[in-house]
Amino acid sequence: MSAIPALVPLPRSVATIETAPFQLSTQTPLRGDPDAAAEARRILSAATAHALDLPTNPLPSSSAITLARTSDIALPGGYRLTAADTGVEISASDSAGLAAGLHTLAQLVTPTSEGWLVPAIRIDDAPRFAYRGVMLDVARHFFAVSDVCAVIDRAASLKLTHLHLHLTDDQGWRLQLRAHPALTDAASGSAISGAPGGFYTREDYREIVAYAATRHITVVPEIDLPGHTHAVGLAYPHLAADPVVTPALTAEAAARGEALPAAGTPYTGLGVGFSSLRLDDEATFDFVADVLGELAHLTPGPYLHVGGDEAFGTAPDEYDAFLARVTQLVADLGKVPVAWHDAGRAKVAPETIGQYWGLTTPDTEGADAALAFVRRASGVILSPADAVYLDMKYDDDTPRGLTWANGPTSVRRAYEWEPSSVIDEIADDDILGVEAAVWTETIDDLAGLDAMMFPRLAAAAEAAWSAPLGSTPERSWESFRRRVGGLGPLWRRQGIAFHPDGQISWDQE
Ligand code: TNX
Repeated sequence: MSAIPALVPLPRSVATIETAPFQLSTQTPLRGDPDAAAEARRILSAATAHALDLPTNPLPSSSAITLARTSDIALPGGYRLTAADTGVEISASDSAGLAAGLHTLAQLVTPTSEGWLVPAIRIDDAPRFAYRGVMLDVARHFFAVSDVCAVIDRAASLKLTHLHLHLTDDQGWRLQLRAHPALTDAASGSAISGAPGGFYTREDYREIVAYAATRHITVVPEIDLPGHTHAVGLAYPHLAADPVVTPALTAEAAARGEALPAAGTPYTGLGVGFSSLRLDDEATFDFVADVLGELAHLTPGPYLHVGGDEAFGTAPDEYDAFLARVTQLVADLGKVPVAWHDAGRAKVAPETIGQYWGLTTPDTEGADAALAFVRRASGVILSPADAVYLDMKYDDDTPRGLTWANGPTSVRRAYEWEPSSVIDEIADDDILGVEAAVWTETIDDLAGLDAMMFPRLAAAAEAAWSAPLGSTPERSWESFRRRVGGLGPLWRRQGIAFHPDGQISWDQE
């Protein structure tokens, strides 16, 4: 197995075949599923940095790439890939499986003096977890639709299935709503440190959702409630409680030279936990029902995320009652509510998914809160902050990033954690999946996103897709380190400005 090619996430099984490699050329015919053939052109063009207008040829021919829908690959999202000198065949039972096979093929294609070669190989593969996500915070800094689509392409290349968009926070409201245009009129123009801000129109949002769907990715929108809502007060002062300015917040703001949050003024600092909606007023519930109703209508995917984190400015009993009510509201809208694990303490609607964002070694409060979701018969998404919060620095010298999650997060630390070992009593059956999070207090462009996501997003993707850490010799840091280093040339061709981490020896083309 030591000759396993540079594949991430690690497939279930890889075996070499004793033939010459397959040769990809501009003449390679595509056969089989027409939608997958179109995807093959796009994915292989991006992987080779050549516009490959591969011809469609329904006739059996040697050296074709065949994309077959079959029922003998039972696992959703799974695929089988065989490559030999006579051709490449990818089979799957669904379109996501065919795409996953194509992304594997993209990683296998290698430029040589004899052209683009694919090693002779047989791969049988399927995901461990169905939910494999990345969260993008577009509230602290705003990202244009084109940047979001670039993130979607990057996520798809690692076989991720969900893009969680953190659409609102203290610094800005990023989604235009028909029922409440004041939100974007009054509260979208600001961002961290005076950056420009911005918002998505309903059309922009639909465009993102549709683009994601073409990459087999479901958008999970988040409206963070009842905290992280300072921006709401810019549009609707009567719905916002006064900022709760603690001595800790004051000290942090002074250390960073930032202004303290003030009602009615855009907040551009990095502080968290000071804002809350007014929960003693029915008008707030009417507002939340409008917002979530419109968002549900705009969102074809099954999930609506209602936040629930760091609501230190909210009285605990009001928080509990609010989370119970708002998750039930989402359920009544026909969507599955998702909330940060903090909400586990409240009587949330039973189908609510909890998103765990504590450390890989949890404290009792975090573990109990996460477990509460499982006990209510739903599941959890794991986002342990000291492993998959990709806004953490890699090391002390990383220009961007924070360090609160137990110091910097090296690539090795992002890799070496096992989902079923994070919370006692929460094993695979209760884990919906894994989601990496990119908070953007310190990130303001695509190059910054790339540098913080790559290579650590690949580590998160492997935790979400591949067998448990340590269960095979290849599911190890040493193997990952070699495989991910082998992806350097592909990432360069794809235009991904990855962090050339010093723990990894990066292949040159
Ligand atoms: C914690 S995790 C937050 C965010 C910050 C992030 C920065 C969570 C649910 N809340 O508000 O942006 O840390 O790393």
